[in-house]
Amino acid sequence: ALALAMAGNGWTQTAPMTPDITGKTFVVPEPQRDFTKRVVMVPMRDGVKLYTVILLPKGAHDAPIILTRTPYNAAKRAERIDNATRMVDALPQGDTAFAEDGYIRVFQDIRGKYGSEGDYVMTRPPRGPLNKTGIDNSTDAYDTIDWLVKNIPQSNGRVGMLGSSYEGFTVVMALLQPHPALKVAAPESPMIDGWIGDDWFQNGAYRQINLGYLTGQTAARGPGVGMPRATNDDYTNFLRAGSVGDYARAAGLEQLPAWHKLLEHPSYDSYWQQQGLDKLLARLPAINVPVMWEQGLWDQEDMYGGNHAWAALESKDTDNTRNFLVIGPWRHSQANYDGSSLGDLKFDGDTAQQWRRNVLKPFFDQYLKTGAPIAKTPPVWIYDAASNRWDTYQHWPQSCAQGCAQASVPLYLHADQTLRGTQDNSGAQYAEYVSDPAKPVPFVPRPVDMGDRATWTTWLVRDQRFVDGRTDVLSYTSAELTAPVKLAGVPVAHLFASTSGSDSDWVVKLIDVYPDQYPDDPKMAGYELPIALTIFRGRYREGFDAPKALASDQPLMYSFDLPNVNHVLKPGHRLMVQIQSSLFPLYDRNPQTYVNNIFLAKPDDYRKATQRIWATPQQASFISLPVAAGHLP
Ligand code: PG9
Repeated sequence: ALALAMAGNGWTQTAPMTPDITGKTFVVPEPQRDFTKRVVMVPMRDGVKLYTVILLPKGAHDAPIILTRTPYNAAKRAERIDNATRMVDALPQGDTAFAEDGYIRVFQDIRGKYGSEGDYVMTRPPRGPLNKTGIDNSTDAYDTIDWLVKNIPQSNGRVGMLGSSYEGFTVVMALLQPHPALKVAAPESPMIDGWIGDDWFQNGAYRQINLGYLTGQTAARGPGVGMPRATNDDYTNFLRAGSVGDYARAAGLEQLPAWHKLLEHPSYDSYWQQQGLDKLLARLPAINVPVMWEQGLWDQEDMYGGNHAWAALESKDTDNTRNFLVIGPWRHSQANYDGSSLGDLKFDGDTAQQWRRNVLKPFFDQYLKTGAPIAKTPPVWIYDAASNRWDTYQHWPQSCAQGCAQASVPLYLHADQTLRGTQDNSGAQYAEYVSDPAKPVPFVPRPVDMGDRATWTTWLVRDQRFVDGRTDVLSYTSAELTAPVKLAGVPVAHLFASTSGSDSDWVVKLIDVYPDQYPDDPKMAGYELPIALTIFRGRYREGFDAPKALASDQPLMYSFDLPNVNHVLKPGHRLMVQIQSSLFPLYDRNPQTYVNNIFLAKPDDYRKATQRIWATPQQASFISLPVAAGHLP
């Protein structure tokens, strides 16, 4: 016997020499949970089974389902803390409002990742010319929803989908051919077009820091591997390597098909065009499922997707009831976390929670819960981080070149680096700088640690004084504003620019310069806050699918959009436009000599170039500003 009965009090005593390993299986007692968890391998039409975690509130009946399909480990997505006893603690922070209100929550590994069977293909292209397998993330979502509504008796047969970034991509894929039980969707910062502006490229410039994502995501079915770092400064690490191809080879990426697909498609060829989801959405005859697109104003990963997908559907939403746009003051995916601040910016409360509780939740309830009221969903809801308030609009943009409530206004780049509402007639011709690929402009102060989340998630709101004054950065400044000016729309850069090389990148930043004194928040005094920023690879001047060498020393016209802006420029502030030719090591260096594939540029191809931004009456460079109210100085 293991124990001896103790005389009198009913306790037992364990003999000192009792073996401590019994040989019997140890059973962890089930905690008292307010939910049950089912893990199921859900079969798809081709027999592949997908790992699916279902969290059911105890006592659920007639309950709606929210589904997220993920490449990021479904088991972990449904286990925020170990051994949670409350469903609200098991689920991600972004799910709280749903968890508190009886929703059934489902996470599923997409095929080929973590617990799911099948092959993994990075953001698997939709069925069509690139994918003849008959299977994509539309069919997998369809088959999953079909299974869920037939096999969860506690459900009311209605499903909503939400998720951010890659998980947002899987939501959009489900919308291309939705199951009838899919009643509502919220793609959050979705990856829509990986070449034009989401994740892999930005107007043709390659986001080389994403190489680590490839190893993390595709070196194994489970967690992959990180990048070795030779020094603590990724600026140095990338610069020493040479081209992106050299860096990738040294890091072992040639073993990964996902890298080869990038290497083989540096331009916007049919490979990219045929998987641009906004183009596929635009071809839908109607909006089948009410959808709320969410986007951050300072989304460092997917700045293009949400708002362009919304725009692709907007003409089909004639009565403003099925296509909604929300843009918060957020970094990538911040919508699902605390939204009280971003970098040095502080907002009026937790803006992310305000969205989730007051807008998203009632919208989902309306379509998913039996008897829920009609939500008063704003057609367009965008935060203004200068006024610190949400603006509700019927239409977006509020100001543009043609067809908006207000017409956009040109702001000219003068040769003396001033910004003015009128053209330069001083007789001076241009402002110039020398761009040296051996000394590219850093995108954050060095040392650059790409693994540091705080650096990465806030870089788009960083004070730009750290480059203002470099000889390879032009900083054009306006007079001080004497009255507020509201910007609400998409600024468009119209540059007449020349390079002494035969290829070139152009970085344009629109900056709100705070007053010299700012007693309300002294660290913001003189702050140069980027409110819209982008990079354009010059070879694509005549078309993203038609790279061409640039004629050296010729002023050539470059026109390209910056991201959305909804911002009041306040009295005492000034506007600034910075122009430079690199943002390193975030984007790969343009060698400034035209080569077929920049991924494979050779050391000799990287050459200094003299860059000029022209300001003559015939070649007047300007930014077209979406002024919705007020007058520029
Ligand atoms: N931005 C990430 C990503 C999406 C799609 C492809 C590759 C990366 C993400 O946050 O999921």
